[in-house]
Amino acid sequence: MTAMLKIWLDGALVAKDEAKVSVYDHGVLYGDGCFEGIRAYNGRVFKLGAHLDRLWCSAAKIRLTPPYSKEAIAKAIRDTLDANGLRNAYIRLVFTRGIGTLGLHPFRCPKPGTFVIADRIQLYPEELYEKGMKVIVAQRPRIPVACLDPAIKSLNYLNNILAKIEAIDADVLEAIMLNVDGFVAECTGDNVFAVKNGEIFTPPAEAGILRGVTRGFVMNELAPALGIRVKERMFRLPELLAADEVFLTGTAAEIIGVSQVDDHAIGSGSVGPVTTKLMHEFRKRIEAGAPED
Ligand code: PXG
Repeated sequence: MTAMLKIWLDGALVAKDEAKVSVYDHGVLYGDGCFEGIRAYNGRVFKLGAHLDRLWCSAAKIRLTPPYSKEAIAKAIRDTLDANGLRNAYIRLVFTRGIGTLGLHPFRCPKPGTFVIADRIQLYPEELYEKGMKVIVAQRPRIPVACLDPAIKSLNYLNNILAKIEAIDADVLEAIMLNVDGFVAECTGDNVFAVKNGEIFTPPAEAGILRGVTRGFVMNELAPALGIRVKERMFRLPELLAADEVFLTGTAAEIIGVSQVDDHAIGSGSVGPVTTKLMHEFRKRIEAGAPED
């Protein structure tokens, strides 16, 4: 028997069975809140600074004032890892709107709820990193920026979950989501990149995406180190299908090649050379000590 997991909840470490949120919390009643999915490698919290910045942006966009400083949250994350003896983990950091009345009014909730879970991570099967992954294109479009900006990593993930159900029904692990105008946006929990003639392109914020931390790492650090250009631009499905390579990025996935989209093989139908180089560069950086900035 392993010891019961400890959860950091509103300032204290409590046993998993005791870590509960009220049924009056607007996070539960309305999906009113925001979160981050973060990863620790060998005791280092990958891009912790970028994750905290994004969480603070999400909170500001829903007018939620974080109840702790970034420094206090960073300490809470390290304390949670230590308390559970975890050096490699998936970290879920959540702000809920907090306990309020049954009405929508967010400002009648006096104090946001905060919790940190550190647990083992659910990864894609190893063989998919070698062979590439099959994905589908979801029928359901990504929610438009004007309705609920996907740049807000909110507790309301039903748009993604409904597309994920399409993937599950098709017996694949991810779905590419288009925006309502038919441009490629992102996947349910990963960003999308395409490679054509040695150049990488990926949808910009205006397409309606979460600006992934892994996406930022690829664009700003890994690709430049390999001397590969990355361009943010709008593109439609035919251009994605005609790409030499397609790959996805995300905290859980890291970088994973796509071999097939619906019934179309991408490139040679295996993981291409640019994707492979980026995957190796990613590994190299993590093994040298995951960057925390
Ligand atoms: N788009 C969406 C909609 C996401 O939810 C990403 C892109 C990739 O962003 P990052 O910052 O991770 O590179 C995400 C992130 C899970 C899980 O448990 C999902 C995410 C991250 C970690 C775990 O399915 N989504």
